[in-house]
Amino acid sequence: MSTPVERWVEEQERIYKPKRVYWCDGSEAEAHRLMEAGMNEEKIGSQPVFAPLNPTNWPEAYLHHSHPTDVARTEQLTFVCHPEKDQSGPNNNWMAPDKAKAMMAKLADGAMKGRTMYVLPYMMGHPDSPYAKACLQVTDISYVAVSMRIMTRMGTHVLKRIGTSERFVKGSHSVGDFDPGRRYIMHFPRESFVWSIGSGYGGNALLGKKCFALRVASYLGLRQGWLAEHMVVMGIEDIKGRVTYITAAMPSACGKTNLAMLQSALPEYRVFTIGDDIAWMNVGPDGKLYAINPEAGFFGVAPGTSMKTNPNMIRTLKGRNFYPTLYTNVGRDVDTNEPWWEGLDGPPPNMEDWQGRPWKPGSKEKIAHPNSRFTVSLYNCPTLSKEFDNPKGVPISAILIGGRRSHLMPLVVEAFDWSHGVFMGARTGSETTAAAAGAVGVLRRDPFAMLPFCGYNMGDYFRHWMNTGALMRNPPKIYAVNWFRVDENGKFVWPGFGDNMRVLKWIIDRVDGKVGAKETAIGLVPHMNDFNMEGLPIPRSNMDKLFEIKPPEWKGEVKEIEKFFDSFGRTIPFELQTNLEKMEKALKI
Ligand code: SAT
Ligand code: MN
Repeated sequence: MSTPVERWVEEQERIYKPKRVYWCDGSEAEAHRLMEAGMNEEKIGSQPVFAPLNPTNWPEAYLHHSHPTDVARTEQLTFVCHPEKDQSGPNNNWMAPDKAKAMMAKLADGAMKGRTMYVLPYMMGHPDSPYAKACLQVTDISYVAVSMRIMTRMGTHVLKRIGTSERFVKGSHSVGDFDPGRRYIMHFPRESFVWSIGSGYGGNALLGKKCFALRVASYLGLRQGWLAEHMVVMGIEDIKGRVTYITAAMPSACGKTNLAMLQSALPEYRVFTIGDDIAWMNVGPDGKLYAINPEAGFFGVAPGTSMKTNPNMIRTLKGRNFYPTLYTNVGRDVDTNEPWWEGLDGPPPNMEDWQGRPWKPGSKEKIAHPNSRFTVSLYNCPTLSKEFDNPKGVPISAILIGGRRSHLMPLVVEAFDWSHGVFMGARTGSETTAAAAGAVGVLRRDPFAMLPFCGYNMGDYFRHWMNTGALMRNPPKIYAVNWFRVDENGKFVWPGFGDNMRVLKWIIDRVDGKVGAKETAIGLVPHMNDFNMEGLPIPRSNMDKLFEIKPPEWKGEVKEIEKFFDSFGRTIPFELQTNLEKMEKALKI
């Protein structure tokens, strides 16, 4: 008798008709074989899937060029298929599940002819964690198979854990012919099933990441009473060895990875990394909120990463603990065969761009794609927390919610209470980045940085957040942060990076009840005397600018928030409306 896992894989084989089926065991020896296949057998267009990079300066490093049309998440081709449109909400594209499956079946029919179908058994979360989930993905490209080995806990042990159960998470993936017109990422949250065709790019193809660990898992969380969030998880250790754990939500490409492994500008604090993208949060038996990072790797934005901005990431990339490290759509220094991206160091002489074309010095074209990425194991990270593998997770004292706002939003604001914190999360707006296809720098609402990742109606999501607060004895404090405010000349006022520790310090002091705060119409802000500015090269007057709240500017914002909330119709919790009205009154606008 075959098991449900075997039957599902047989079904995938019947659909895709690959030349052969290969079950991955997740071992390092196997990773070497997959890399060989990617260098010598598989191709994207005329280029091999992988090319080796200089192993002396960049250990275990390989370059991957994606298909040129396949460089970011494609939100317009991403669907969440609940039985009713209203269940997916205005925040998702929707198609009826039967219709979506019929369409995908046509695209999938024979799509792996002449190719290998890799079967990837993987865990999201530590296998011993009660919060972990066992998953299976099929794919037809070595890049995805190897990336999943880095990003998840992959191995035969997962098959043992699933055993004869029907309850495993299913991901069906084929790059198809990379035709953007035949590219769809379909989610069926009620079946814990994702079907993705036509893209090999990160969030579209590594189905354990955004597709499962956020879209599908957020729906599981709604049903089961927990939260799947687009958040960093980190520990901050003070000079006495006391560690405060926090999570932080920020949209893609807004500095989550830098925050997760921040090198503190204040010598009395050290940061320990648990995750840079996804947090699963459960109320523990003691009534506290616990977070785990379900992933095991970083899929980080390369441009702007340097010894200056994120030394711990450079050290991670140069680490040797885990094979291999992948570089996707970065440039290449032809003389030294090293990866290169804007912001790494000075302009090198002889470069190939992200598509492998010679780059002419002086050209205005980017060398690395703005959304070029590295894929590297967390076990390479010098600041990895010793709690990373703790199956229970870490107890969370504060939740930060950030956005990229060049105006209006202060550096940090504390919520009056949980309900006000949920309101702050729900009204969050952010200027768009290169992580998703489409215009960059346009303001859009991105509540909890989850707009592209919530696997159900966000009105219900806000209600779920409200309810979760009531399950806790001592819920974490909630903060809105914004590192991105600019002055009259368009220059960032706040230095960011290691200096963000100053904001974290204030938050820790607040959590510990050591300092007071100033009440404003939009929340609690620091008394400047409590805010560590030692050695900060910005004048006090600029600091004041960072915390300035100009009621007239908020007029438009309030209107927009109102419109946004209205778009969810009857599902919006009344507490959000009450908080908005209170704020409007306090601003006297
Ligand atoms: O491509 S991913 O969705 O994994 C990365 C991101 O956009 O945050
Ligand atoms: Mn992300």
